[in-house]
Amino acid sequence: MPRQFFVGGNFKMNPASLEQKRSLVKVLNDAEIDSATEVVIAPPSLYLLPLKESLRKEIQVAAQNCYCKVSGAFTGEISPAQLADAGVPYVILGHSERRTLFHEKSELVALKTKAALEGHLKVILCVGETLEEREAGKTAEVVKSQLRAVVSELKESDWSNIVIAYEPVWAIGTGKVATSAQAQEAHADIRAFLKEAVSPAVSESTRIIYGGSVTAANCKELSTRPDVDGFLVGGASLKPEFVDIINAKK
Ligand code: G2H
Repeated sequence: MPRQFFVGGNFKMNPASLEQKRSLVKVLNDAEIDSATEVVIAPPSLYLLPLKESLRKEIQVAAQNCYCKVSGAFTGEISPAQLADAGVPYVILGHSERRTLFHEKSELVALKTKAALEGHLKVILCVGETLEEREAGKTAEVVKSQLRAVVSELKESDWSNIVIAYEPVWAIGTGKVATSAQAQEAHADIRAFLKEAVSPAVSESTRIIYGGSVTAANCKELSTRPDVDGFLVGGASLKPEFVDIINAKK
């Protein structure tokens, strides 16, 4: 079965006001969007519910993070159970900003992924190498080790609820997008890893999306690559051009 194209908008801690978010929602609600593409937007958690209410039903929402426990004394955290109870279907985990700025190790990302799946969320799982690691020829090794931590926590059936986002750290928010050949190579390596570490069926069916300075201008070329199953978009998801990225395959 062909993999459904997937486009996520990661608003990060933007924009500043609910009003600005409403105008982004209006652009999305009024746009002609490719019905064959799965579309998810991830606003800051405070805005998940109002945006979910005002978005057209084909567009889903995602949290940008969650913790690995169901409830308890974890000030500032939000649990998978709470997100699921609020009707939020997706969560982004392992984003490089969480790994770098908030010191999340792959083991914690793996525990969060397991907890999110057990809490009936779907996970957009981010992996990717730094520039230093790429220049040292360690891209595949780094990405595999980030994935291996997750593989060891999951059952084969869990993978139907995971979308992997390959996000090279050097391309995130820098305007320096990976070439489509670089993205294809990394995605093919991830698919080969899934085949060996999980199963051929999971390798074939798991969506692997690219993130890092995706724009309306570069998305079409990236989308022609066989292992690029969509995008996770940061900066450009806050602009009307996000619609063109959603429609990259149209
Ligand atoms: C990568 C991406 C979204 P941007 O973090 O996850 O952000 O498109 O701004 O590089």
